[in-house]
Parts: sequence; C-alpha cells; structure tokens
Amino acid sequence: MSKGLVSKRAAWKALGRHATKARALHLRGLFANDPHRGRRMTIDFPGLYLDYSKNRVTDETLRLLGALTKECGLSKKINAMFRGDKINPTEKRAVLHVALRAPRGTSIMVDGVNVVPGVHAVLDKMADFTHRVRNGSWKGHTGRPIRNIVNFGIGGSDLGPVMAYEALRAYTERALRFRFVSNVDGSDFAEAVRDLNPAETLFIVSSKTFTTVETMTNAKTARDWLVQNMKGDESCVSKHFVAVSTNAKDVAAFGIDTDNMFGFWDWVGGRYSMESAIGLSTMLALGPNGFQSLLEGFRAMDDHFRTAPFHKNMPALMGLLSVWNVNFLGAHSVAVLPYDNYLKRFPAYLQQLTMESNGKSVTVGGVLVDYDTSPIYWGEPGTNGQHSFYQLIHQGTRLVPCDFIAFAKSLNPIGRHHDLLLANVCAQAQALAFGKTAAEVKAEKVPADLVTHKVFLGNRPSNTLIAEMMTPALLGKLVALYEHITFTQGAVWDVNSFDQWGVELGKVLAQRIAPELESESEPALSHDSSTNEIIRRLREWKKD
Ligand code: G6Q
Repeated sequence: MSKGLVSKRAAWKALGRHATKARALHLRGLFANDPHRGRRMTIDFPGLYLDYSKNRVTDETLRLLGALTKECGLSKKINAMFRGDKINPTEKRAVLHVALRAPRGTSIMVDGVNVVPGVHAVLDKMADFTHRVRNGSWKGHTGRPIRNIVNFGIGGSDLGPVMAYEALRAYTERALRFRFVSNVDGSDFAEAVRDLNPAETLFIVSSKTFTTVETMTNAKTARDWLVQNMKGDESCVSKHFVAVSTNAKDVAAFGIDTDNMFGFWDWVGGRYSMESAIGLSTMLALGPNGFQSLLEGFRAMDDHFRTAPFHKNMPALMGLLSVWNVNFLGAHSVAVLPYDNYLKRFPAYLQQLTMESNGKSVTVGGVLVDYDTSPIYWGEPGTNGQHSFYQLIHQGTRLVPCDFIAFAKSLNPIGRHHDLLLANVCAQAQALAFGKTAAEVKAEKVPADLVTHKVFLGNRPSNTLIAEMMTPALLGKLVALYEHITFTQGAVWDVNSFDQWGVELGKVLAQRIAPELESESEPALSHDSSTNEIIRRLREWKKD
C-alpha cells in the first residue's frame, strides 16, 4: 500500500530546502513587495471567502505544495473516496460521508449496491418523524405533545449534533427544548433532566453500535427515570424513546420499537456522521427544510473539493498550508477562532474530526512515520479568547497558526456590537501578521526599559474565512471544508484518517477497573503502583 514515506519524496525534500529560505521571510516584506497579495491569495467559493495571504508562503511555496499533492496522489485518493472504494483498510470499510449528502437519483456503489436510495429513505423517515413531533401528533405516553428532546450519544454521536444545535440556534424551533447528554458522569444526566416533565420528554439514543458504555448507561438511567415517573408502566418506553443506530437487535432488546429506529451504515464514521440519522436532533430543531439546506451546503463543498484545481481548491489548499506550517515551519497546533458566539462548540467538534482522524504515527501501510502528523486543534470564540490566551499567540515563543472565522451580518443586530466584533477579527489577523517594531514602539515615546516588552514580532500566520451570515447551508460548507482539510492532511501524511484504534486501550482497562472500585471487599490490585494507589485512595474516599 505505502510506497515509502512522504518525507522521502522529491517535493517534500524540495519544500524542506525552500523552508530554510522561507523562514527568513517576514509577512511585512511579502506584503510590501506585492501590493496585490491580499487580493491574489484568496479563494472565492460561493458564499465563503478565504484569505490565506497572511501565511508565510510565496508563489514558490504554493508551487511546491501543488507538486506534493501530485506526488501523494491527492486527486486519485479523492476520487477513490467519492467512488466508494474501501479506503479505510484497517476496518475494511468504504468512507462515504459524501454519500449522505448525494442528491436523490445519483448513484454511489458499495459492494455492488447503490447506497444513495437508502440514504434518502432514512432522510424521508426522519422528515416524517420530525413533522409528527413538531406538529404535536406524536404524543407521549399520557397523551401530551413533546416539548423536550434529549439526545444521548458520545464522541461522533454527540459532538456534531450539539455543535450544529448551538451553531444554528437562531433557526431552531424555540417551542422545543434540546439537551445533549454525553458523559457517563451522572451529573450530565441529572442536570439535563432536572427541570423536565417526563410526560413531554423524548429521548434519542444515538449510538451506531448501541453498545457504547456511556450512552447505554445514560439511556438505561433515563428509562428508569421515565418508568418510575409513569408509575412503573414499562409500555411508556416506546412513546418516549427512539434510536439512531446500525444495531436493530440491541435496539429492540432495549424496548425501542424498531419502527422508531433510524438507521445508518458502517461506511459512515462516527466523527463524519452529523448529517446522517445522527443528525435527527438537528432535523427536529431546524425542520426538514433547514436540514435540507445544511445538506446542500455540504454538497456544494464536496463538489468543489472534487473538481477545483489545487490553487483554487479551498480544503486542499488549507490542508496543504497546515502541512507547511506543521512540517516545515514547526507549528504544533492550529487555533480555530470563530468570531461568532453561536460557533462556541465548533472548536470542540473540530478537535475530534481532526485529531481522531490524523492523530496517527504509522502510515496506511503500517510503517512508523518520521514526521509530525496532526497538529492540536483548539480554540474559543472571539473576542473572549483575546482576553485570555492571545497573549501567547502574539508574543509567546510558539508559532500558532490561526483560522479566523467571521460573518458580515449578525443574527442579532444590536447597536454597535457586530461592528466591534468584526473590527476585532480584522485587527487580530493584522496584528499577528505585521506586529509592531522596536522603532514603532520607540516612536510612541515608550520608556526604554519597556520597549522589548511592547514589541510584537509579527509574522504569525493566519487564514481568514468570511461569509455573509451564519445559515444552515453555510454550516454545511464549513463542516465539509474541515472534513476535506482533514482528508487532505491524511492523504499527504499517508495515514488512515478513518480508524481510531487509539481509543481502545483505555476502554478495556476501565472495564477491568470498574469492578475493583465497586467491589465490597478489598480487591487484589495488580496494576502499576501508581494506579493501585489511586484506586485505593478513591475507594477510601468514596466510602459513606
Ligand atoms: C468517531 C468514533 C467515536 C464514536 C463514539 C460513539 O469517529 O468512532 O467517537 O462516534 O465512540 O460510538 P457509538 O455511536 O457506537 O456509540
């Protein structure tokens, strides 16, 4: 599979040589020498504008990154994904989140079967259910309409739904209350239901496998809570629980009518599933039309990724720029900084998408890599972050490339708020790139002993993504953009972006430790001395 590490390829080596020169460049000089740079180094995708001019790149860098995509076979890999090839070899699966937004009537084959009609059958079933809940014809056990919707899920079965709900809150049905419970920590469940009327509450158990310990523990607790509140009548479960899963057998065993199960497929990875049935809460919140617009946004970015040439291809270019920053300029992280409060869960969503996908140390062929793979993605909405960690980005010793995201129009236009917000996003990208020299500081008559403290070196790279306004379609474009950035990075680093074996070991060990914490008698502990001591101390302190 792997024909040698990417670090041995000619374009990678050429980039290494080029980087020694490029590291000496400053964005001040790059802009001074090219008055059109801020216009040239942009991509104008319909409804979403990328300015990447504040990256430490020249035309030569871009040419070499383009050559790297060719050597890594990026377009072949993109075609293989869209065609339904089994590009996740460690799990022997196709990777077809793109089929989830394929238009009705198109065809994508997996094992000789066109999967697109099945996708639309599930979307239709979700739409029918959504109508019934929203118009009150779906009634709870006591005949009351549903007012509260609680989604149980974790990881890929939680982060997308909660992020989408928060991002699109302005478009949601405000008569319905949505809660998202993920953590096995009982406090998550307790706080989510404490003010809810069980007779008006619908639980969505979102679990591809229907075996995930956190989700099943929460779902069982909810079932007990409901039945207890319905005077022990078990028959209430079918009116208050629906499932999103691929596991019909366990769904039925839980007591959920499989007619109220919304299916998906093994070719949808958890972290790539928010627009599958896992998005049932999203559809309930937005309505089927809003969900349709979300899908259209995804689809537009898919078409762009599949067809645009490298220099005009937003995800491919942003993916390659992150490779440049990580592997050639020494960055270890990417800060995602949305200047939109509705996007407050977007960095958390991206953390799973990017780091679970590309946090790998071996190639698809199983060979240990000798270069860094995924950077750490993190972030907070602006302007909050400015009063917190931006100090390090401006004056610290680390290079932290930033992705700024902003919208020209506010969904809540109040006074000067939005112009102040936008002024800040423009100012931050500008300050990071151009900084402030010692001469400029001195010219402000700053006392000599403070000059070095007040110098901003600048030359900090950033991308700026701007759109007119947050909408469901725009969110679809944005999520698909980062999905395909992640794909591009994985294609270059030659890792399998679609498995996640690294999450297994801890799960297995927890299964062994849980009975040791629970046992009445003192267990014989045979872990390392640190784990043994921690378990002993926890047992001691949890006694009544
Ligand atoms: C994502 C992972 C993981 C998964 C959760 C929940 O890509 O596979 O985050 O989504 O572990 O799994 P279930 O949906 O099976 O409960």
